[in-house]
Amino acid sequence: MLRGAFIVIEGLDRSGKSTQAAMLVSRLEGANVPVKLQKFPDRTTPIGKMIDAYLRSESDLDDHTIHLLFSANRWELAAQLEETLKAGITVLCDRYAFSGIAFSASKGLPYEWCRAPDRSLPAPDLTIFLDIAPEKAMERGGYGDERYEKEEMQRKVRELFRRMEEEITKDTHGVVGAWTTIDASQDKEAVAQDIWQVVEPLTDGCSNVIRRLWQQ
Ligand code: NYM
Ligand code: MG
Repeated sequence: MLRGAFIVIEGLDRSGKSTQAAMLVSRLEGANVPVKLQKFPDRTTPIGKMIDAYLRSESDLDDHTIHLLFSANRWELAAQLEETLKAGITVLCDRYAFSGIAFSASKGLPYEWCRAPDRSLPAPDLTIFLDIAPEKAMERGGYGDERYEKEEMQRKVRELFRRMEEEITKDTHGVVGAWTTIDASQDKEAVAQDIWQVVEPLTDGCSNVIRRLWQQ
């Protein structure tokens, strides 16, 4: 039996990820493709609750510590994610390790240090980067009150996503699947259409083994 496809949606805050993830889930379900939506951070686990408190500024944590918690939150769900894929179900993640690196490195932590804890997590077959300028994203009702939701930081985060795109496209760091950048400043139907174009070829399932992030 073919396994499900592993698809990740990434982007800045207010880039429309959650809206597009919900639209894609409906579209896949409409096409009779079984799909599970997984959001990172998953704020429901004990680790996720620590992350949630940090993001809402109810707790303070050292930058390294919160980085490792975000990664641990992916690791605690990794086995379940793989099982879901093997059961033939497509997994759609709203954020993944790329957010982990981009947001922490934008605070000044070394890029390579940020990448290390996520090494050998299941690698997505496709990462969709919803690209939008921070000032455009801000026009969408403005950023919220959570940590990181500031224009200056989002600008740095965007640069880091672009660096990852380049490395992944050039395959500098081992097999991590395909990366596609979509113009997220378009209206949401147009964005959804662009997403569907890259997702539809994966809806027949995947035959390849599940690869690992940043590992040959
Ligand atoms: N974020 C998310 C990180 O800093 N590291 C991570 O590993 C992940 C998955 O959390 N501003 C940041 C990005 C967001 C914030 O995510 C909360 P969301 O999707 O806005 O709930
Ligand atoms: Mg957010």
